[in-house]
Amino acid sequence: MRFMDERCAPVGMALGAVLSLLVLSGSAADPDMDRLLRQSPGKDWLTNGGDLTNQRYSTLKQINTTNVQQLKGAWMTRLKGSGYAGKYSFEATPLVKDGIMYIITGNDDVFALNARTGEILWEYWSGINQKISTICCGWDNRGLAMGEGMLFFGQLDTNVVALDMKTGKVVWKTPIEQWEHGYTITSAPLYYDGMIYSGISGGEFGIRGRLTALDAKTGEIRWRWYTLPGAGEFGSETWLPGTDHGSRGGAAIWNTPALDPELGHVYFVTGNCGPDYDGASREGDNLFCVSMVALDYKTGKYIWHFQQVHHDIWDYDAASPVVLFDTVINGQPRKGIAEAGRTGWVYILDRTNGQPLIGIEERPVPQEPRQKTAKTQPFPIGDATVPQCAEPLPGYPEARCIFGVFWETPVLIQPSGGGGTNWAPMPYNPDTGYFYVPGMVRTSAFVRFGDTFKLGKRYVGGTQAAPIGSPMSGTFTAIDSKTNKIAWQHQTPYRIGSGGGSMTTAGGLVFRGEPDGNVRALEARTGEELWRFQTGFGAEAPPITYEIDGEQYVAIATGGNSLNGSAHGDAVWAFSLTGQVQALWPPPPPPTVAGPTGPIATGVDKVEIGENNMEYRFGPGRIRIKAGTTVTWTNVGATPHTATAEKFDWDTGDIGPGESKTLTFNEPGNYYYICKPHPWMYGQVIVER
Ligand SMILES: [Cu+2]
Repeated sequence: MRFMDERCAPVGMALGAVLSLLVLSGSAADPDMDRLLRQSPGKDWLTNGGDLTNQRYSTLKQINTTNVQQLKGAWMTRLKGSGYAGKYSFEATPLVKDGIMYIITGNDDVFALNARTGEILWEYWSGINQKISTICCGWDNRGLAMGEGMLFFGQLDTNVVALDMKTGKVVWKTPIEQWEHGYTITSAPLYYDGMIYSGISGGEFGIRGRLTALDAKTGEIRWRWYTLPGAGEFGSETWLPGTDHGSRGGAAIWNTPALDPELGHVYFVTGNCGPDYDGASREGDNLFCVSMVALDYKTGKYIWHFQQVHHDIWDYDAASPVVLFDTVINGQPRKGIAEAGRTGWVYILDRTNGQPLIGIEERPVPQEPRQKTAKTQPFPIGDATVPQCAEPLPGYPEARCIFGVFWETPVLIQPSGGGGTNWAPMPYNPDTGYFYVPGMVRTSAFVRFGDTFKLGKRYVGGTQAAPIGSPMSGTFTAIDSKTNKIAWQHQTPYRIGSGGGSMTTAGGLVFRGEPDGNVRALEARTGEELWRFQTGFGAEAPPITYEIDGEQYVAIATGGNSLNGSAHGDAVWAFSLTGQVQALWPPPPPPTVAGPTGPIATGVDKVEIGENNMEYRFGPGRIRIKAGTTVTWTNVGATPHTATAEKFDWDTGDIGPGESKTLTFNEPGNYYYICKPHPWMYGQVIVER
């Protein structure tokens, strides 16, 4: 009998080899990676959203509700100053495979680290043009994708790049657009089944949004799906005929798609219409702005869409990544998809067909005929995570609620363009059934003005700024996926939901980075805080978790956020139960009130923009001068800025890098100003007799 066994064995092996060859030929390029991406992450964290669902839910539970209090720093690594300066945000999700961590900074530089020690193994310095002038909201890269032994990412200069994972050497580089024409890439791509899916940003520069699918092996573009339909195509009837808005109406893709291999769909959401605040010339619903979209993941063929905001004039991007989840509703198993909007609602749909899963009602909304406002807007059944009405403020005649209208006089509206939920992801925990939704509480004064399209220039048709002295804060909310109602909610002193993030685990925990430098662990079911650790830099990125040799780690990029004003840095932290690294001193906290900060410089008539490597800052922010003084603003930064009165009654106009503009102040008074393209920048001129 033994003889028979020995004879049979080689035959069986040969048959097995033939079978696996049959499976491989004409099939997946990296079947192991595809298989891992189809399940919740455990030992490794292989794609931006954890897996193809973007749930950011890890099955690891060594660190859990009973021991998380013992979590300490395992290591902290500084990334050699990459992405440290004031123009950068550090929002990337690290990836980990086989004990090596890969991280990308706001300068598109990539580092490979020993995930156990933090030691740098190799570096890729992007060398991107430091004069890119079409970056709307800070220099940023939200992360990498991985497959076939390569790392993939999009750069601000619109190159999609593949690096060899072992060496960090470039394998291929494909420009999918030109930054000079208003395009940039900030989102992490998705890898699956031999393809790379990349979004593109530029909704403030009159672009034509699209999802681009590239061949992972060669970088060749396989297909594009435009978020703005061409003349005669489905959806083109939602734009005014005979205009070219369909080719420059925005609808950027800010986020990493999700993918359902069984249904064969790739899913993503789109950003605001352009020009952002001027709806006058683009009558209609304006598809596919601010929409959730499903495409055939192989061919890019349209499957379904759901528009969250019709004829957007509020900069209400859908910017947070979509999340896929399976649920049971009324006893029926359902395939869900959800996304946290800038409106403050979570939109929950059936991902097979794009129909609301819990209910979304079209309701009449206020009208402004000059803005060609939509007659109705979708109102999800359930709770919003942030207030949806602005509080009155002195100096502003009108304070309105969501979908409130405005024209050429500033009107206060909440939520404003920052959200609700902006770019930050929304994790989903299948054990609790909760979505964890970061939110921003911030009111803007909206105003419309006319704008002319010029290739590669800002094209927004108005502006919005948080009024000087107005409060800014945040919320962090567990939303029950079965009801879209609040299970628990934290009020946070600082804005979150812009670029920060969170992650959830089978250990019953939610980990959340904070702009004040803390990383916190919360009880996933109750929200109770169980642990916190001060990293020393703004912790405004999504944490991840991974395991090496049986030990679980939690890691997060800490480098601050240029929009939130949190402390800049270039660090990656990892934590474990056996860690020995102590916390750092708290950095300066981010502002909680809108307006210029810092001491008043008396007798100073020169203001530098982008001074001291702080791109989005006037320096000094506050000056005191005598009536009749001429003030000079000089742009020493990297992008065009302005000094524009808060109420828009004076304006320097564009000040390019290296340029200066002057204004003379004859009348005594208190003059607050902002930067028109970056209305989160504030300055003050006090004029005395
Ligand atoms: Cu500016």
